[in-house]
Amino acid sequence: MEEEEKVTHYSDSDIQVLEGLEAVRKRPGMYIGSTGEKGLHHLVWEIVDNAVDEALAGYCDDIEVVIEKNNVITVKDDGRGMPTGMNEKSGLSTIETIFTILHAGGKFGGGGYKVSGGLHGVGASVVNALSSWLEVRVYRDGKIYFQRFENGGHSTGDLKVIGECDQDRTGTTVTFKADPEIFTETTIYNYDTLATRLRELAFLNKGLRIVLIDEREDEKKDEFVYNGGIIEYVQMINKTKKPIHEDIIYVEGKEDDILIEVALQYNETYNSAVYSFTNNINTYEGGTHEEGVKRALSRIINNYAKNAKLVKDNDDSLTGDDVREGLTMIISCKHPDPQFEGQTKTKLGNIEVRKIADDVFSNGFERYLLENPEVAKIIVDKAITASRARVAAKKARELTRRKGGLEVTNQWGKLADCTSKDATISELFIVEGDSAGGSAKGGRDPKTQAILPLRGKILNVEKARLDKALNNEEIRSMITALGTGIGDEFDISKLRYHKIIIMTDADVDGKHIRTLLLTLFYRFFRPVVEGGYIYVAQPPLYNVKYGKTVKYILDDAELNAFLASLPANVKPEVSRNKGLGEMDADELCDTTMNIEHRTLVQIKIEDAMRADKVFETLMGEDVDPRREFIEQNAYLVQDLDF
Ligand code: 1YM
Repeated sequence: MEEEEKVTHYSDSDIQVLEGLEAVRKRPGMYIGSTGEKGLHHLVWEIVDNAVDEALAGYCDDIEVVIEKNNVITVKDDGRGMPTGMNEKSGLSTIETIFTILHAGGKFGGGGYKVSGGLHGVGASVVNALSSWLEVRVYRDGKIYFQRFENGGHSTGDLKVIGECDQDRTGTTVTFKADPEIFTETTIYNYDTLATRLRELAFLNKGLRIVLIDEREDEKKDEFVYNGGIIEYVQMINKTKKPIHEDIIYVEGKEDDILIEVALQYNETYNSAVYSFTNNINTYEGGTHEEGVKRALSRIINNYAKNAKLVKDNDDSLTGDDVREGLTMIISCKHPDPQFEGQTKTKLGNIEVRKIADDVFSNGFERYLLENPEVAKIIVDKAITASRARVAAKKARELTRRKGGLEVTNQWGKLADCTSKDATISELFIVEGDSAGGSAKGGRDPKTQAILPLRGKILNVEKARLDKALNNEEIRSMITALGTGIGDEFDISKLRYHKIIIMTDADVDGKHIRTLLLTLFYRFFRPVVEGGYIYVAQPPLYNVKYGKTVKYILDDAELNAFLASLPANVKPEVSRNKGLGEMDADELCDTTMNIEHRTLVQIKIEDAMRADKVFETLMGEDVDPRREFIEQNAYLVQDLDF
């Protein structure tokens, strides 16, 4: 009876509002991906995206993001200000509609480029639903409008005018506090996470000024504004590399309202770093804009090389990989109606874009090559060298294969294979040193666990091409074991183990070997890394003996907790494990290999751009940044498993 009475106080629109926002609070993951740290930051992106949309529409050139004390976020822009009128359909003000009705944003402002891919664009109402409180201020027509919401989106009153401002001051300010009942893991924002993405947004929208201010304990401030846009982005990426020509080549063009921008520069490395975006969203999985530009790059370089007689008429064409060796390239597409596909909705699907991207880029790039023959020659020469190395690698591979080096055979003494042929349950332990290899062979489950002991130092592939890598015995035995092949022949479906577990000591040497292995996987077997098949074993750092019991302990934190938990009269003997080689087969099996007891860390590469930088820092020419980095985080780790 009471309930019924309560309901009658709400109007139809109120009920619709509360049901909508309640759905968001019930299943926040569906709207922002997770309620962990990533989801928390997602709230900021939702509001920032609205401000960036206003910038894309051409009305805003200043955005400010403030992390206030208590982790309250304020996002401010100098755009037109959200519309302050009424919305007929909802019966509410437009502002209240935007903040309380799910997916309202998209129904309004038509045209223009919207930041809307994957989870983005679900809007201000989701942020409101997941906030303890939220306030919006709009500066428009000489007035300051205000509305406040509490407890997950309940307005505390209608939109009202709370003051006056200069007639020419316009803009929108949104302030909110993430609800700790929803974000139970953390409500603390990470400055670097915010800075990295805001910097990226500034690169992708030339001239847009974005300021980030941290008002918590250590006050910080950054201002991102790049009048050169993605040209400056390429410049930043290549800062730690050695470019082989001075200009950053830039091409832009628009067809059918689809804007394509490309900036590129070649450097001395053998890797390619091609990053593409659509409406400011990183299209990790590529798509039609990337395909169009890559296709054009190959065609134009091949045509130019032939016409300029830099290659002979009957020479083989330079392949896509050849022309992308040492290439740093940013592709940015702005599309009024982007279709995102792929596993993570980060692949651009619009088919018309392939030709437009190709047309725009090939026209501009071809003209550049014709006008700058010295640069053109440098680029063509680089591709020719890459193509020779590719042919050499192929020969090396064939030679090794003829000797039986790339086939899995029993003669290949080092690999102790497992008997199972089912990759999904098979594990390959890559173990440092023969003695640890021996223990591992003794302690494994031979059905599902294969052991590959490594003897020598692994070649640093950051500084070597594939042909050289193939001369390295350790690398050859790895290729053999994985079964995927390498280079043009690589085929992930042939991977023989779905867990590849790097098992090295916890000392500096062990970390170094692990990093060399990760670099190798990242450069030559990237899909194996991206597929989440690589793990790092965590051998225990301590043994604690008390009475007849031995307890293996992973790290200092666990040790302290464990010692504190022991009763006062127990005298524990703590010893530090020196290396894997010192454990016998049973110990190694028990602590590090046995599925029941072990701890594995899965290596995930979420952000190729960051990974690239990490490996380059670790493995490139410069020594100083490397030393520092290894101590801090020798690998990119995301979550613990088992
Ligand atoms: C700090 C967050 O949301 N700015 C913002 C939002 C809008 C506008 C301007 C805007 C858009 C349009 C017309 C239009 C939004 N308006 C709407 C809606 N900053 C922030 N700045 N006038 C103003 O798109 O036509 C949704 S967002 F729906 F009302 F148009």
